[in-house]
Amino acid sequence: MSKPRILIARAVFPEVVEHLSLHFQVESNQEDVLRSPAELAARLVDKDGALTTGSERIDRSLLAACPRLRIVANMAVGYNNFDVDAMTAAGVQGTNTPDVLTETTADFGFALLMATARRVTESEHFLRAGRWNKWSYDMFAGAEVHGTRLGIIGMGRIGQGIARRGAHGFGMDVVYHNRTRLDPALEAECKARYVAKEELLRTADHVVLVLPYTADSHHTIGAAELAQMKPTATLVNIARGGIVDDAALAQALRERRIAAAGLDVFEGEPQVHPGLLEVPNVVLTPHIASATVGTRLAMANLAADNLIAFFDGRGPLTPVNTPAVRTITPSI
Ligand code: 8YV
Repeated sequence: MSKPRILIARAVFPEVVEHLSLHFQVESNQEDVLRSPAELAARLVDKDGALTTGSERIDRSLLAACPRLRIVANMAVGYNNFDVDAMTAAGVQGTNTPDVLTETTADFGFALLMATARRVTESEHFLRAGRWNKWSYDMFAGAEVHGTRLGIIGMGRIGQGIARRGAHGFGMDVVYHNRTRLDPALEAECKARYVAKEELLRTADHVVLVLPYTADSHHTIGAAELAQMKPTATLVNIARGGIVDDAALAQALRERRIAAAGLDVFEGEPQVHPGLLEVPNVVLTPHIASATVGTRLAMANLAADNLIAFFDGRGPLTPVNTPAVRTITPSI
């Protein structure tokens, strides 16, 4: 029997391509060419499976154009690039990469919080521009981190990791808001207290967003929520673009209605709202929260293992849906 055909949609570690080639007929994209939805569909038309990143949209029209496709393994924990209902209806399995990136991403959330509160990049730009000619008592005086109140919106695995770092490492008073409350044992371990979103926004010194992007979480933070925050507060988004209204945030930062923001994700990325590029009180990074070599390799390997397990008949390791079996259209 011939090996199933898969597409690796974007460049990945060469060893992952080699490993997958033992199991599949692989079309890779090591040149990392960005493809339009129509070009992606054209590549997937004769494929049984795909390894994607958050940049490839798997929706109804792509699924209709690719009748052989049975599984899409996302190299990301978030999967808002999947139309899960459409995939389930079409009988296409989706998988993601939870757990392997939790601690690394929580580390980065904390790094961004620290850089934002303590004005790390702003002061570095000042120094590199040759503007440091004397020390002064209030130069780049930022916000305290230790002992302050940390508010986390979205208390999944990564949110819990950030809570632990804040509570145990920095003596912070951690409050959180989530669709569902954690069980008391987990709350105690994270030293985190559940509060309403409004109380969190009104009282936290630092607000970190770690919730998944869905229609319900679109613009969780907009002008009204920014107005509820303390003028001294910082806001960190390591979740997804679209959770924050970037235009409203740029305006709030410009008018100093909050002190500063740290953003790893953006509406319409890799485009960044021009208003955010103009203000000094924001730390901007290009969606790198999970970017350590070890973690990205673990994510790629988990995505690959999902494909292998699925076609071996063992079932996917980390499924995001439970579709009925897709009837494969005969070879084209
Ligand atoms: C990915 C992420 O690197 O896992 C996620 O959800 O946001 C990042 O870790 C990115 O989405 C590329 O797939």
